[in-house]
Amino acid sequence: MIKSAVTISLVKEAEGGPFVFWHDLAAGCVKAAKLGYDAVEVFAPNADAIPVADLKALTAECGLKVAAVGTGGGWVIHKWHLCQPDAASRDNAKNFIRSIINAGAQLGAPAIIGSMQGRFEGEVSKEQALCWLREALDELGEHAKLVGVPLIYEPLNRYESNLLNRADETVAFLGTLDTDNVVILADLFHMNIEEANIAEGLSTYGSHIGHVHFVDSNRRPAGCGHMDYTPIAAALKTIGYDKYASAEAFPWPNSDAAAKATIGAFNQHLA
Ligand code: LER
Ligand code: MN
Repeated sequence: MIKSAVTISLVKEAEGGPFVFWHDLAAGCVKAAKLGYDAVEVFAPNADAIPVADLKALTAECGLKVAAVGTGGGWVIHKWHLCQPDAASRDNAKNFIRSIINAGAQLGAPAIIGSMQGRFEGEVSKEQALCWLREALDELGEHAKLVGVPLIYEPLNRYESNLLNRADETVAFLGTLDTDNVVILADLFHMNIEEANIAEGLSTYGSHIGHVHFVDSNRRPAGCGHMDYTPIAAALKTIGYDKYASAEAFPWPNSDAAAKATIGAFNQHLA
C-alpha cells in the first residue's frame, strides 16, 4: 500500500519553494494528522535543526512517521554540492549530507539527495561530475546502510541539474554503483518535464523507486494542474510501489488548501 506524506520546510532561505507547510513542525504535524496523512517529510537548514527527540515524541503523539529528510539546505544556504571543482566544497557537501543521514536515521527516515548533487560546468566535465557523484553515492549509500536507512537519489529536471534527468540514463548510472543502498526519488514534476511518458518512466525505474514526490505538472498540489494520474497510479501499482507519495508542491493557494488538495488526490488515485 502506498503511504501519504506532506512536506514541512524549516528553511528560511527556501521561502517561495515547493513545500506545503512552513517553519513550524508541531503545527504541520497536527494539520497533517488531522487530514489523515501517514507521515511528514522534513526539510531543515542543517542536521542540528532537526529536533530528533522532540520530533520523535511529536510524530508518535500524532500517529505520524517521518517519511524522509531533505539535504538541500547545504545548497540553498551554503552553495555546496557534490560536483564542485574544489575538493573542500565537495567534502563540505558530503559532511553536510552525512550529518542529515545520521539525524534522519534516528527517526527511521532516509535522506534525499536532490539539489546537493549539483551540476557540471566550467572546468568540470560531465564525466568528471558523474564520477564524483558516483563516488559520493557509493560512500554515502554505504554510510546510510550502516545506520539502517536507504539513501534516496532524486533526478532533477534540466533547469536544475545537467547530470541525470531521465529514468533510462539514471537506471544505467545506478548499475555502475558499488553500493546497493541507493534508491530513486521519482518526482512527478521533474518527470513531467523530462519523460516522454511519465508512466513508462516509472516502469523503467521499477523496483528502484524508494520515494515519490506527488505533485502536479505546474508544481501546484496534485489535482491543480494537468497531470493525468490514472496511468501514473497504474504504473506504480504494477511495479508494486508501497512507499511514500509525498506532497512536495507549492503551498497554493495556501498551505492548508494545498495539504487538503493533495490528500484528496492521494485518496482518489493512490490509496
Ligand atoms: C528540487 O527541485 C526538488 O525536487 C527537491 O525535492 C530536491 O531537493
Ligand atoms: Mn522533489
